[in-house]
Amino acid sequence: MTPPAPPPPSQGRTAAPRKQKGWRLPLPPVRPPSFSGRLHDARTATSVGRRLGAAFLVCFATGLISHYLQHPPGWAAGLLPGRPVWGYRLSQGLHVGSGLAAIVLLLVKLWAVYPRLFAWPPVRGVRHALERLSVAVLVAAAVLEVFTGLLNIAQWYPWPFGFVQTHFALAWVVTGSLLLHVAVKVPDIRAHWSRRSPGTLELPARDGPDRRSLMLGVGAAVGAVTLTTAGQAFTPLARLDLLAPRHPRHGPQGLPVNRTAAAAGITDRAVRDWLLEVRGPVPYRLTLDQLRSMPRAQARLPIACVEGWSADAHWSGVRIRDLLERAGARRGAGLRVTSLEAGGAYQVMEMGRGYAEDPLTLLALELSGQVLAPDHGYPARVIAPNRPGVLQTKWVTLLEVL
Ligand SMILES: Nc1nc2c(c(=O)[nH]1)N[C@H]1C(S)=C(S)[C@@H](COP(=O)(O)O)O[C@H]1N2
Ligand SMILES: [Mo]
Repeated sequence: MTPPAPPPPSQGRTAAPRKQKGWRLPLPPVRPPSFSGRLHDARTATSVGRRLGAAFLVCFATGLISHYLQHPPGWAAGLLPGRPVWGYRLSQGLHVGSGLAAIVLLLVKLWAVYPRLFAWPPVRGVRHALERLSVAVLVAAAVLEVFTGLLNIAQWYPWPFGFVQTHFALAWVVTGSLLLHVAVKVPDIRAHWSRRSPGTLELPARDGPDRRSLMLGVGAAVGAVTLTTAGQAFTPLARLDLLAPRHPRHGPQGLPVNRTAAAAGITDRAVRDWLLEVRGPVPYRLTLDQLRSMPRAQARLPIACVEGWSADAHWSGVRIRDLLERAGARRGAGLRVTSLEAGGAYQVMEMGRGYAEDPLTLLALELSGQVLAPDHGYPARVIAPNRPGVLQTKWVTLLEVL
């Protein structure tokens, strides 16, 4: 008789013989790949993971800022701050910047941990099953979140669901499952957080140079992505702005345009017959010449698009608060603004009293010393401090005191 064949080599799994019980764990249906690389370990996962966690945290916080500036709960609508005027510009620049960095970090993190997909047995109990399930939710939500964000920057929406609602809801799923993941992994994270952590000695010292190279590569990739996109908002880097869809100075009057007058269906005729209607206790209408003859104010304010591009510009126009006062508005009134653009998400916009009373909030008639270009909202558009670009309504035709 030939002696029994030796058991197949296990991939680091100590298969304790359970002869006495009379059964053995079945082998995986497909032989799992073997990972000889030394970078798929907990230390690499922690190194990359803590950077990814930081990027997600910045993304989540700035995403909340953007969301609540656009959709404040009723009680907060009048309290939103108009200062600093560049606040939203900074916060949304960080949102898109950290989101782009997170894409690189997420890919590396998934590469570092993917051997665990082949762990055998796939589940070792209820706790383990729940843990794997939570990781599956985290990975799926995180991948979808950064993917939808990336395509939104390019204004490409190849899906049937609404981007904003989905991106917002997924942000909570990612954050919740990330907190759970971190809580479950606290022991690993503590053991591998720094080189002086207690777990360090368990890992072979020879891995150090490999991990350093990997982290250098990650840093270089994040740096390259950031340097070639940050210029869309951070104008000193505008010359390096190679990968972002927008350049902060490319467009009519040196300012980018998301939706042109043609795309918004603004006809010559609608513009020719244009009147500004102001509804309030004392309603009135103004022709363009009458509006132009009102006292003017100037403001240097950025357009800061939710998609991450932003640019400062010099605006001249009539203060919204002067127009509201003339309509007999009481102090503390809010405002509804309607565009000539028929339908769509941008036709109607509301602003709380904080913005409506702000001396920098203008119904702008000029940009950089010239009459507004059609694509920038001719004859008149809203420009207000520290507000998302989506709320800077173009082709304004109606103001209503609320
Ligand atoms: N009526 C209307 N207003 C609008 C838009 C629009 O599509 N329609 N786009 C908004 C968005 S998303 C941005 S970022 C700014 C851009 O202003 P700009 O095209 O003058 O740079 O206008 C905002 N105002
Ligand atoms: Mo925008």
